[in-house]
Amino acid sequence: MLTVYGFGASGNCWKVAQILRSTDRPFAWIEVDSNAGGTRTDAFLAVNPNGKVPAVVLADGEVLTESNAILAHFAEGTAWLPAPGLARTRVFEWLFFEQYSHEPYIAVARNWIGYLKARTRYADRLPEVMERGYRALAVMERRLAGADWLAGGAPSIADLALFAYTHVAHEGEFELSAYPGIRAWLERVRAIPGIEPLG
Ligand SMILES: N[C@@H](CCC(=O)N[C@@H](CS)C(=O)NCC(=O)O)C(=O)O
Repeated sequence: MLTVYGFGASGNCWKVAQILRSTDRPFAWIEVDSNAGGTRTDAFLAVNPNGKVPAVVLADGEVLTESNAILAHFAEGTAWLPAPGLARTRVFEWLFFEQYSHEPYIAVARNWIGYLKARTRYADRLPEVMERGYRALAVMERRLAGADWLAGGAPSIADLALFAYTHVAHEGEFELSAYPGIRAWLERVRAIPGIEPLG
């Protein structure tokens, strides 16, 4: 049995639950509220010294961290991840894009505005976070205006990774009306059998 340490409201943790559901792996979930210090306890730091969820404990006790690495681990050998080569590299491009250019802005705005209701506390940082978030959405729109999926011609973990926070971007007050390619893609991902969106 796999054990997932995760926070139910988190898109990063959603990715892990979704790939486990999509590859028919049962798992136990231990809820850790990362907004309430749950990732900073000695007990949790013994699981992930980096103090972040998600973390997955395998049957042999090995611990996996970093949501997109976890996606790749469980997608290995399935249609969610192409074989090594250019097609796989295209998937990885989007995974790294998500972590460096998308999640730090879209997830953070959602957490500050939608979850913590702390708009005033972060008023000085929000404009830049929103601007960078829209920049990431524009990159996605360029691809999705002419393609059904982010990488290649079929759904992959690139789509799961980017769906995680894009489908709840409105909770961070991102307006998607000017991004028809993204909106159509969100519906395509929602329509994949077994997908259980966050919101
Ligand atoms: N790069 C990490 C980011 C994980 C992350 O930021 N997790 C947040 C919750 S979504 C967290 O645990 N934050 C607690 C903290 O930073 O103290 C991943 O993709 O797994």
